[in-house]
Amino acid sequence: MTKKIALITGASSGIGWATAEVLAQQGFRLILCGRRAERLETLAQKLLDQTESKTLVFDVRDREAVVRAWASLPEAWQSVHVLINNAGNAHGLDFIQEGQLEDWEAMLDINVKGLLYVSQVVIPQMVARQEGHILNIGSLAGKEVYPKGNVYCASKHAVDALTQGMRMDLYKQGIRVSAVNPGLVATEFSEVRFKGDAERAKKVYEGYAPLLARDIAEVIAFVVSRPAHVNIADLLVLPTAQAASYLVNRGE
Ligand code: NDP
Ligand code: 8X3
Repeated sequence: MTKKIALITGASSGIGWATAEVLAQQGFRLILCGRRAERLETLAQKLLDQTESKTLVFDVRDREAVVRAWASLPEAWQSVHVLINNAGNAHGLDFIQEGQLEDWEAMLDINVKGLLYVSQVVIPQMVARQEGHILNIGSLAGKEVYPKGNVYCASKHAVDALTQGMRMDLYKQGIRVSAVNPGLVATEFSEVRFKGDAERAKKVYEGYAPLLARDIAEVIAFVVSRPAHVNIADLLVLPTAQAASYLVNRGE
């Protein structure tokens, strides 16, 4: 049987990278996307003894680049069974009155519009085949709002709304739409949020056991490996030490 194909955005780091590793073990062929070409190549090489991969280097904010990247795939690779919309980040953690316009634009352009641009090129072939699975990476920040989370939370609430809307629009086409919403996961996420301040980023994950990218990757792999009639629509996955965004048991 031909191996199924999964396209993962944000495969160059964190949750996306770990998801590629687990899906390779499950026998998927992979389309690995991100802006950092070298990392994607390293990952593809690492997985070579398990599966075949293609790498696509583009910025999800650039709609024309998304279209070009998709068009560059050989036709056989455009039968994508599973789309993991994972690329995204927080930029800044500021009161609304102190927020930076470029941070707001980055979060809305990447987390929301980028997800739409990628979905728009991938969905038509799923509709044509009447089969497919879209899995959006939301967040606890898409289920609740926290102080200074303003625009990041808004972007992830938008992902939550898009997941529900996509499911309503696509279920009659035989396409599953799911969301996995993590709490705190120790990745490069906080380094990006704090603009390279590694010390500040490290503190986010100190004093308790955060989720690891692999924990989320295993959940994603479970969701996409259910039988065709089963759609796990929405999952919230937290570290045991976290009960809400600002309720983290650091033993203090
Ligand atoms: P990382 O920073 O480790 O990974 C982010 C990934 O997104 C990278 O591969 C990056 O690739 C890609 N990305 C970012 N901006 C762009 C862009 N403009 N164009 C293309 N790709 C882009 O963070 P995580 O793995 O933690 O984040 C993955 C997802 O999980 C995000 O949607 C995030 O919001 C979500 N999430 C994370 C949580 C956490 O605590 N870590 C909790 C809840 C949700 P590159 O830089 O190469 O382009
Ligand atoms: C990422 C987790 O708590 O920083 O979505 O918003 S948090």
